[in-house]
Amino acid sequence: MARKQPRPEVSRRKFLAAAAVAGATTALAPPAKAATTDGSISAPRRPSALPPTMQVAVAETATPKELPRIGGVPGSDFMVDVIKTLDIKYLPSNPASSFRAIHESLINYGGNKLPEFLTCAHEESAVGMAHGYFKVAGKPLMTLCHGTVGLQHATMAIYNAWCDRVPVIIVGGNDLDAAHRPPGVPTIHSAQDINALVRDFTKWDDTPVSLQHFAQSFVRAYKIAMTPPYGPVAISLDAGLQQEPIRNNGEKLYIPRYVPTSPPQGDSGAVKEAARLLANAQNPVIVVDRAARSENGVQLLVQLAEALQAQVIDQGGRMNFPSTHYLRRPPTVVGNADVILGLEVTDFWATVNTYIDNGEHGIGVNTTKIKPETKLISINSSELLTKANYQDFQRFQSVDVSMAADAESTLPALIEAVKSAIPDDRKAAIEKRGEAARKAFAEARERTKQAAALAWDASPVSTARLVMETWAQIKDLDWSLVASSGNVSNWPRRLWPMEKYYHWLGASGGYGVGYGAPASVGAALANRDLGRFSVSIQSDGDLMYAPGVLWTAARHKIPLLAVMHNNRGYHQEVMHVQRLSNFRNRVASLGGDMGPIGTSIENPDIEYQKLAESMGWWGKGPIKDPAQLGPALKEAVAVVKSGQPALLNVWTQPR
Ligand SMILES: Cc1ncc(C[n+]2csc(CCOP(=O)(O)OP(=O)(O)O)c2C)c(N)n1
Ligand SMILES: [Mg+2]
Repeated sequence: MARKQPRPEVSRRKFLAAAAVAGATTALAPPAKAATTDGSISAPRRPSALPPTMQVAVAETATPKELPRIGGVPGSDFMVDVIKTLDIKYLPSNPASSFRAIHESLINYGGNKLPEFLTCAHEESAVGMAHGYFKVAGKPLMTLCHGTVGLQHATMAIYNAWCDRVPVIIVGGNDLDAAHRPPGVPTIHSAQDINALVRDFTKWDDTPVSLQHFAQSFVRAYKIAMTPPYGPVAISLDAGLQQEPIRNNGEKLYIPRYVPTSPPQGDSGAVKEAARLLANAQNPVIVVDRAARSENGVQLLVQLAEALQAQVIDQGGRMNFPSTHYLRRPPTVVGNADVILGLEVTDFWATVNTYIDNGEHGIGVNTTKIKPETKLISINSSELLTKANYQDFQRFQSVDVSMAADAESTLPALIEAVKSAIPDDRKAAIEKRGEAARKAFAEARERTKQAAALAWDASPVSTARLVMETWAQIKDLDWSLVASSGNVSNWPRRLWPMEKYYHWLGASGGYGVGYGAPASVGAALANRDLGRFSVSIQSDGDLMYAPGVLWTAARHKIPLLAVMHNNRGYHQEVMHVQRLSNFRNRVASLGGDMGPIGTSIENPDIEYQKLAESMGWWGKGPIKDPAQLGPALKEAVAVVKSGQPALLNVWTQPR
């Protein structure tokens, strides 16, 4: 085959070399006449506050006027072709020069569609949005960030995504070539290996050095991120590779086809053994954390629980099991279990043990919560994902049957195995278990309602009232609780009828505070496209980490109702310092605030409704009188239904 005529091309290395030399020279030269490296005199340099960009350098030093417009097709156009094959809908990002070439390709060549660029005010917000989005849409987003400083900002959100088993594709711009990259800030913003920063809490990372390498890496990154256990991945994107034209060197670039990997299923022998234990148990208990990855996962869990009439403890990493189902039970029921099945449980040790932090000598006390003969079974894909440094794998817990497998995709086989393992003479006893569970469920629900009624008329508003007044206004809509930051005593999961997968998305995973606001906006974006109504319970501390995401929501027309759980403090830390003060027989120093010094967010009180309004939201508050809450919520719901995000600043009780 005849080789194609090479395209007219400019070597970026030469191009940059010229610019860099010119830039360096102008920085040193006297203002009137600037000398170039060959000693000739060029035209006077105009003042510039910035280190010269390539174009500025050209203009200032009269290096050949002809310094070319790029010839041929930019490398980053090909990158956009690759990205487009993966159907990534949005790209929340804070702009930066290290990825300006692909940025330009995305909006001009790619038409700003698939992905659409969403402007973010902080890299942490961009990753947090992608995190929330995935949990609704089941599809990952990508973000671009400045590979050093931008990635530094993004890291906590990446850690949250890692701990929460959520895929996010992080692409960091970086200029690798020390001999040719622009001096000054772009060099300060370059590193040998930007991915090192996040390597301990990403599933995979790469630094492609050619366009073909990029195509492979990007498709591979997507595939790895989307294979359970899901997780974030990082790609370092060289500025030169983005900016240079395609040089095909006789080899045609191609885009590898993405074919999803099927999730890991439990070994058939282990599934059989688990089924045998469960089918013969007197009192089997199922504990679920991130067990359901989809609506199908919820249905499968219901099938398994009903087949066994087993009680289910939903630890809430996702909406795993309907809150209205009679088999749903509180964590305490592990005490009577003879077999416990844990499905994607983050912390099996703490599921079956108790830890109290203020033991006699200032050290923690461990006690078991289960009977010594209780058999433990675990299906957990996280066993395939451990790394050494960060400790999200929790304490070591011995279990009797341990499967390094994805729970949702192992459930069909387990359900079948359980059904065939139940001996005929156990069927009546299993039915009876169901009757007892119905009774216990009804009684527990009554107790919960009574507890919610306590301090119903208190001002500031009780957390139960906050949550139930919100419920009253959204219950007839196709609603989704996208986040609940801070802690409102778990009232939504205790009292709202949560039956669909999207009714509850779980928490941050890594408990890095500052997740709630951006994840809500990202999840609301996914819900917007599906025609659903998004509501978040938004705490004050969480919002103040990076409130700029409010602007992103308004700018990109993402409707969201944020009901504030504004307890004017970092209440979790109020309790910690108070507890330690008590433990040491000291009175906590308040310094004129409500909580121990360093834990209050008051004096001055933040006017969150004004903060939101200033960024294009509808805002109201602060509401302190519970009687005003219902009408205000009604107004806010109408605003959100019209397409605008709305924030209600409600002063609440701490918990
Ligand atoms: C990034 C980060 N910084 C600090 C903490 C420690 N921390 C845990 S809970 C909490 C309080 C958060 O305040 P808020 O969101 O208002 O919730 P509240 O406890 O008041 O309900 C803090 C600071 C953390 N988990 N993550
Ligand atoms: Mg708070």
